[in-house]
Amino acid sequence: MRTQVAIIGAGPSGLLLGALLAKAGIDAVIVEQRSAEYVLGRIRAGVLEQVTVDLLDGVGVGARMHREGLPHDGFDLCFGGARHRVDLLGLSGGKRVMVYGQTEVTRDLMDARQAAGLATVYDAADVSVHDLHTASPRVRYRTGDEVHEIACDFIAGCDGFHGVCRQSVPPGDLRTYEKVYPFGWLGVLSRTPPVSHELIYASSDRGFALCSMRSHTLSRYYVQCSLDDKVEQWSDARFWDELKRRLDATAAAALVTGPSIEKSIAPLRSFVAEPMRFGRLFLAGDAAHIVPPTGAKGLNLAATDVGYLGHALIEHYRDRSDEGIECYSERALARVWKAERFSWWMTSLLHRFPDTGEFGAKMQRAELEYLVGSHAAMASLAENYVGLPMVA
Ligand code: FAS
Ligand code: PHB
Repeated sequence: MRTQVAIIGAGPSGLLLGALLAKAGIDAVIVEQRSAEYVLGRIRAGVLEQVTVDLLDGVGVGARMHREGLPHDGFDLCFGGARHRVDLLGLSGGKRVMVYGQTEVTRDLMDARQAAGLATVYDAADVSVHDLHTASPRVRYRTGDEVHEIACDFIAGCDGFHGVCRQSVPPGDLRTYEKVYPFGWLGVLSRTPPVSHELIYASSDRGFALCSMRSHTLSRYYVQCSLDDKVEQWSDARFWDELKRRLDATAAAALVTGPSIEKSIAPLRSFVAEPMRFGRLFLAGDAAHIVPPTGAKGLNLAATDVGYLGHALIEHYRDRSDEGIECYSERALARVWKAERFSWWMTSLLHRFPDTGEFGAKMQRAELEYLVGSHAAMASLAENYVGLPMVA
């Protein structure tokens, strides 16, 4: 098989890149190791920046998002038994975020790709990439007993943190930066009305909690938990009780509990691999970087990487210019590191670390009190949360 761009991974990064290239008439094949059902079964992000909404609109998959998604103008910070609203719309000069689950974004992109009859190989085993520094890189994979090879011009590594692409780069050609947090997030999905019409980020002596949602009847909640915890140790009753303890009295009283329909523990880490390009291989999304989900940046960073990469590849084929390709890594990383900083800052501010101690707790509280009392500080929080502009 031959194509112009071979995309490894059918998560949001790979699917969005495929849609951008298809719109420009560039041929691409997506090779995914799992089934479509498995990919859709992963419950992950919930908040989209305007930049991400615009990219999805740009490839024509925004209709259901605008019908079913929830535009949000703000969120609450909860600490010391009180809630403080962060007025995103007012503080960011009119920007908001869209609450719409990653699962739905992935479904919309998958449906559009299938409707257009574009090639996606699911259940591909033993995927490998070759000849990255030649003009004819290749991808190999196996389905059943048959080995396949794809000849292409470029390979997009959209295969996530555990994917094969970054791991195919000689260690000496890669610089990685990592911080693993000493706690995880226990997440629950429940068919219950959200406790509030906006998100609540809570910081308490017992740890962090987050009240989010997927719709007016589907809620998504998280509590900070120990990395030693197992999902089996958290009954629904224990989860709801712990969540209430970390919220203000009004929210705790208003919380509608119910059976969990999904329950999982996600570790938190900050990670960046530099550079994001190796010859004809480009890394995008979680394949290149990971942020703790506190700042709701993971999915949005993946989208903006793909925005940069898609336009660079289109420029190569349409304008015979490699300016975008040459500066892809530098451009993407400039945005990645700002989002890494914001996600690290929000995580450090709102979570209890084993070594936080009494003085550390006082520092966190003083920073929260300063934050909610300062227009400048709240404006900084707001402009980062809604997403910094994509520089050309
Ligand atoms: P993905 O990991 O989504 O997709 C990569 C795809 O590549 C997968 O389908 C995988 O099966 C495939 N793949 C892997 N190896 C392969 C191989 N060798 N060959 C072929 N295919 C291969 N972000 C937020 O903003 N908020 C959150 O609350 C949040 N929660 C998260 C919870 C968890 C458990 C995880 C892991 C991430 C979470 N994220 C969250 C971040 C998440 O949303 C990512 O940023 C987003 O999935 C990135 O999309 P992709 O880059 O497409 O990577
Ligand atoms: C979610 O709804 O899953 C979500 C929302 C905001 C975050 C993280 C996760 O910061």
